[in-house]
Amino acid sequence: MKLALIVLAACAAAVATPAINQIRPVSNRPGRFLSLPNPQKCANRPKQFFFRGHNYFFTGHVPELANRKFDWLDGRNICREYCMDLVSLETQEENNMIFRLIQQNDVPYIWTSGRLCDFKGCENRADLEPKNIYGWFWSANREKMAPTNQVPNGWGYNPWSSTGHKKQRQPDNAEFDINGTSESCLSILNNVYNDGIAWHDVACYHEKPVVCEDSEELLNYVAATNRGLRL
Ligand SMILES: [Ca+2]
Repeated sequence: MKLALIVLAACAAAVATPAINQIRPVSNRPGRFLSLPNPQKCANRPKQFFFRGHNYFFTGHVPELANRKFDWLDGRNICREYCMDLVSLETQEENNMIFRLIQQNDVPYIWTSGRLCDFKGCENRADLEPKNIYGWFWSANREKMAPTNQVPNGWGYNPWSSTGHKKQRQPDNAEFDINGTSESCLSILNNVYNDGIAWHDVACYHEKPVVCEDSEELLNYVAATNRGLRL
């Protein structure tokens, strides 16, 4: 009986779901942590392209990961096992490289390491207010992002989309109005709102392929604890 109800609920959700779920997701699973790197996986990590000292790969181009999608935290953890993390886009050159990857391979969307600082430890930080403008950072290296309503220093455009579900500039936290879930993670969407390839705040439980980028922190840690391992 219980199972039947769950199946019914799942079907209803599938039918009623365009881009954003009407039903509040249950996947803010408690007790989930960041994964530790696996030295063998780090040594054999996929190196599909290289930019300014870092290797990268797209899960869609790795045979054993190609048909999988991940919520944001699982995406980080897939990367972290390889001494990598979700991609961080601190410069226009790096952002253009990832936009090109998405365009040339017709990728519908990916996760980045971008995260809104709206969790424990982010309180009482006047420098992060208002959060929708000043509260975003790259979780892979904890670097702050430029204010979301400005063209970042050294860039020729604002990577955040000028539209979305509410036909407003991103970040718009649109899903919060629908089911109470905050859009706390940064996804690159490929023309989902007829807006080209651009940054969007999206609820972290959505499942997407990811781009992983070398994590100096994890590579250094594994190098220091596994002498002689070639990374
Ligand atoms: Ca949004």
